[in-house]
Amino acid sequence: RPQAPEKAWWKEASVYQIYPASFNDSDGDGLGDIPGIIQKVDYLGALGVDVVWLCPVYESPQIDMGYDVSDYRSIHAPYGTVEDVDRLIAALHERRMRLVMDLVVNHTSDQHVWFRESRSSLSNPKRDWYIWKKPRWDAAGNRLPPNNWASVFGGSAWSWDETTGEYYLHLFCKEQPDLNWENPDVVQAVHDIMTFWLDKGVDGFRMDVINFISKSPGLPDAPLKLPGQEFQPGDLHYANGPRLHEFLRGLREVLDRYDAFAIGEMPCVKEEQDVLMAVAADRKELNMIFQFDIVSIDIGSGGKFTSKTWSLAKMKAIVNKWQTCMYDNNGWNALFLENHDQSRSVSRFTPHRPENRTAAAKMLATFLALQSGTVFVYQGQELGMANLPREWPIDEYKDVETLNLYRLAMQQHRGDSEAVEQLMDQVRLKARDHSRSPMQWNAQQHGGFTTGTPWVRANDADYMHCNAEQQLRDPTSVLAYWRQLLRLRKQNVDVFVYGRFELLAAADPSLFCYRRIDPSGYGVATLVLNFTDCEYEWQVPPAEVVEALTAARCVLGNYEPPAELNGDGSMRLKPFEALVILEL
Ligand code: TEU
Repeated sequence: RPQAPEKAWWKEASVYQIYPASFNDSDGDGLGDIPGIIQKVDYLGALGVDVVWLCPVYESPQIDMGYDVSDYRSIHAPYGTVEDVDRLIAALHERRMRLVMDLVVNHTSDQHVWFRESRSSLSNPKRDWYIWKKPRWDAAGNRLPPNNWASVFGGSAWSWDETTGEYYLHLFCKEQPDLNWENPDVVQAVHDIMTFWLDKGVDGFRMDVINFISKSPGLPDAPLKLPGQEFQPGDLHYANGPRLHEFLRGLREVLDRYDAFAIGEMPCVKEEQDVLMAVAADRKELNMIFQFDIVSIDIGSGGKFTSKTWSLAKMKAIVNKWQTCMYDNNGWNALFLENHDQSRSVSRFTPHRPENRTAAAKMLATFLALQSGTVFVYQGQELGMANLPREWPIDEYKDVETLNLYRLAMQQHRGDSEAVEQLMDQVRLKARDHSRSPMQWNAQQHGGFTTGTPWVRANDADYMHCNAEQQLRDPTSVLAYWRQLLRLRKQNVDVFVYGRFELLAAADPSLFCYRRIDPSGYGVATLVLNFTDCEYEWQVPPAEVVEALTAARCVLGNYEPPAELNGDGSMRLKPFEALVILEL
């Protein structure tokens, strides 16, 4: 039997993710800003989170909303100044909260002075800071990119540069050239950026696509995965490449000088062993990573806007796999259902009738926050914010990923109106825009996010009914529930943070049921979650549930009164009913 996990503050923490553009606008220019965040730190404190993860606020041309950094040491002017970050750090630290910044160092903006120098001539000292290659030529004499890799955002991952007659690599937009980590000066430059912010008192980093920094030598062609497509997913050659762990240990050495924390974003990694290599305690690399199995569950093989039907059985298998594997091997999970790249969980994972939205949001919150791992809450998730209205046309979508993939798919489906409608359905379900819509603070214009014209349209069909001001007053709101949930977790860390995970009723197609058992075996929490929009007659609940309900009462649930055992031992659960039974 594995040893109990070592205790650590970051295991007990819950993290609130802020997307600065859409959080709170203090000066009426229509874009959120750092002073606007400072105005809301008490709101965050009251929610009960311990850490704020701030998406990129650095100087940037904003082709990819700040994930294209043109200067790592200054702040995008509409967001504020470096001094504003200092003030934010102070405001959080005063309230015993920490700040984690986004570190985007797989690539920079093409406007970064490093890249401008790099592209200026073959002999420029910065030439080798990026990944440049000569073209290939086909039999007819046409110029081709150096390999067949597709950009994550569509098209080739290579762009031709006239000035020096070579291609440069960009796994994302053409305005996001990949840095060449094979060059030790690049590695040193990254360490220096980290040191700059750590010296200011930043408590750690969320590291953007950090498992893409080491590419296979020679950058070979990717195997054919998508027949008929010109460019192929190249992750075999750029995800978890040969020198990744060496580079991660280098980053850890910098972090350790400050006792700082790091969470890595790692798309395209499915094997337990590959994740453990980055997060197992003895490896001295990252504290935890974002793994993508759950948020890929409904994505078809043709890419983000192709569909795949998923079942609760599949979801259970994924959760069980990572819960067990991390616990048994001294790793640690990052628990998330939403972020700025995902749509709203209540719309995506719990299709529901309008009257059941609140119950569904609370059920998903319970599901997520009481698993083993560090909890990540994305802004608005604590209110149960939903996807944009179905009727909104594509013109309301602003994200570069959405628009690129939409344009490519439209070319492909030309004239096929059914295929176009299917595509739009996927956009309505999964586009990143859904989470980037302004935070809904109150029922005033633009949801109280700005007094000006917001950079993206606020969900004006929704903020009248779903907003923070109204939920702060309502003890039965999703927000009030999240507060209770985070408090419950914090008050019972032995069970909810350090406890073992055990899946119950594995074969049940409608219910997600699990137990958390504290390492001494003394405290046990039993969770029953109805993942459906219907009432559910549970004829024979597992013995563990019956025992729990006989020995103890429900400590948290989303219905009053909560479901109970009937005289005949059965149970009747309401739509999306969630029960937490704690025996201590
Ligand atoms: O995202 C990494 C990533 O793999 C994305 O492709 C993401 O999975 C996709 O957008 C989901 O639809 C990170 C950032 O979180 C994202 O915002 C950036 O656009 C991207 O890196 C490039 O920096």
